[in-house]
Amino acid sequence: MEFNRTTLSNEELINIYRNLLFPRMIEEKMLVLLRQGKISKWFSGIGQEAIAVGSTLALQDDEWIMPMHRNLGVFTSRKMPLHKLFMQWQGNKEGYSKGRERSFHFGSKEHHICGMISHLGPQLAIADGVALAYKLRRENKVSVAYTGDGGTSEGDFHEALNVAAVWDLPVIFIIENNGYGLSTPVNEQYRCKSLIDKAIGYGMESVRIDGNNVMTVYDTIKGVREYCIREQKPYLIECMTFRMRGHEEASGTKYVPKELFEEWGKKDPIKNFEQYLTAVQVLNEMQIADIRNEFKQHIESELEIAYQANEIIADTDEELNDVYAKPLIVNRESQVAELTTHDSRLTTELRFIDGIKQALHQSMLEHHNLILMGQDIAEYGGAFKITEGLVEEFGKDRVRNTPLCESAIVGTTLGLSLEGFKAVMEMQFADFVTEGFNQIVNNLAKINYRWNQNADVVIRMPTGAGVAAGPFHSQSNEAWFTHVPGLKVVYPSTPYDAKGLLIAAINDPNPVLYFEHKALYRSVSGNVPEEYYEVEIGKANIVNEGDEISIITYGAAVHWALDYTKEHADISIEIIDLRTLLPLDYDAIRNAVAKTGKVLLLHEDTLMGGIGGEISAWISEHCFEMLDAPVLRCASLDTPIPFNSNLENNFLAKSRLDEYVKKLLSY
Ligand SMILES: Cc1ncc(C[n+]2csc(CCOP(=O)(O)OP(=O)(O)O)c2C)c(N)n1
Repeated sequence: MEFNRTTLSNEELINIYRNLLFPRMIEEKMLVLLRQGKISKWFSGIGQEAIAVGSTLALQDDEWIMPMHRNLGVFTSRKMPLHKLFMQWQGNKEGYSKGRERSFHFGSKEHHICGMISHLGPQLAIADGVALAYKLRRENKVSVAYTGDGGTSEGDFHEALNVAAVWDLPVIFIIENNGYGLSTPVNEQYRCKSLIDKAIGYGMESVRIDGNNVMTVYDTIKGVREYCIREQKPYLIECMTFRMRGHEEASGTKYVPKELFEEWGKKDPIKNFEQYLTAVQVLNEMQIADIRNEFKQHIESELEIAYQANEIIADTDEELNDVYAKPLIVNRESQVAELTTHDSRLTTELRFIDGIKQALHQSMLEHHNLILMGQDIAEYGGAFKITEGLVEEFGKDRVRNTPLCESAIVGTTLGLSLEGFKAVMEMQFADFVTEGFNQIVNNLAKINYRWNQNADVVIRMPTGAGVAAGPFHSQSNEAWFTHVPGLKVVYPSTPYDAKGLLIAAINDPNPVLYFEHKALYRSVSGNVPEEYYEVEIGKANIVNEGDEISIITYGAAVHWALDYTKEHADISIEIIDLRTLLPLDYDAIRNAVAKTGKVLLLHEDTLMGGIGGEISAWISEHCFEMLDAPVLRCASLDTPIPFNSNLENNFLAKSRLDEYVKKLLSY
């Protein structure tokens, strides 16, 4: 192996050597602990250390890195205290995730490291978001994301690279090509000759290098970093290496030909670098032994500290409290100053859609760090023209058309969040959220609980039927998300709430799914204050007073219930508009049950697994004595949503509302 020290001093070479050796020695210790049954799983990076170490050392300490499961060298090169890392791996409270995450699935703001989720590919787009933040602030920085060769087959790889290319983001994507994805060799994973061929398709520069040569990695990343900053472009690097151990320690290496171990054993990144350093007399055998000894003792003493960690005692309140980030207390004086043209007493008659527009507009004025993203939202104004005019006022930096890469854009919102930005993403139709589902339910939703990093993101979801748009432009999919701890789900039904809830969602530091019913956009109007105001998330509203039955509902179905009530003046109906589905307003639900003793849960979503089932279960558990009738659910048919309007009307719960009201009254 040939090493080129370029202009590096002896001290710098020794520093690189120390950083390279340290993770190897930690791992060797981990393998012993594993055999002793002291740790559970371990994904070894032995043989691949030069990539993590060389690249981390080539960056500034405050540039974000998105590492993977074999990148111990990233964590150690960023100087994370070893005892705390041990505590993390042991699942101690004093680790980086309060015992909630395993091995490398955690991050640290202090160290500018955002650890992976198991799904591999979603890591990559987070780097896009961070790089976008750097770009918007005109900072001379890059972000770095790693992937294995296996991970390059995921759609997330394609989307992340495409977004970085189209938006000219300074991201370095590093592929660690170690020959296998679990047991599957690369020839069963892709057909291109080299993985950097993929870069051509994105219009991106790339290079393939020897990933076992730490000087090559270090030097390449230094140069590429300068390129990315100077040209404001991403770059793809394929580092050729080899996984010297099994996928994880329990899985063995039977499927790997022995010759490969021999061949790559000769290319060991540490042994070779050591030989080079002794050959050029930067280090001698004695000095190397001293360093090894020093590390050995350090590892032992840090391990001793880690062993002192107490057994975790589960505290349910703490577990629940950490799912959501606490809202910041904001000084409203400053915001009001900016919006002085808005008289708090002044209201205007607005359509539902205009309430949303006004909330977006005022929020853009309020939060200079707010970025809007979505397909066709800039000059075109969005599929529903909600963002019309915003790009003219706030510019293309803050109002961003996106490629059709929902997953990467959700990932990008998270990256922006790491750097203190806020983001609102418009799903063109709520149906398309399936493409970003993983990022929402696994990354955005869980990150605060996992390692105390919030995801300051709102996803706007134009939803619902009644517009004869067929199975893929009409779905009600709110219940997919109400099941996910860490998300908030809001669903306004009036222009007033549409504005106030969207402002509240944007102010909220947590990921909020904001459902906006398409059929309400231009059909519902109401008085909306011009001032900047919030409707509190988690608070329901009584929209009609009555004492015979209570209809608990939300969204378009609120209007079905109101229309029904008007047409049936002889029935006294209490109507509760939930407005927020996660968290639910249990007080309002309890009061509604107490008032009438007869409850109908009404929603446009299909019956099975809908939020109505959850509320019904809660009522039977907590309000059983107050009931005079079984809790009924009126929901849409358990079928996909048909296109033909006769079929669609039959599908919708509205067509059965009268039947259910009568049934409830009959008790
Ligand atoms: C979406 C997803 N599918 C499957 C897996 C199971 N899995 C974990 S690691 C892995 C192989 C990954 O290979 P590669 O990206 O080359 O990284 P390496 O483990 O070789 O470093 C697989 C299949 C997973 N974690 N996530």
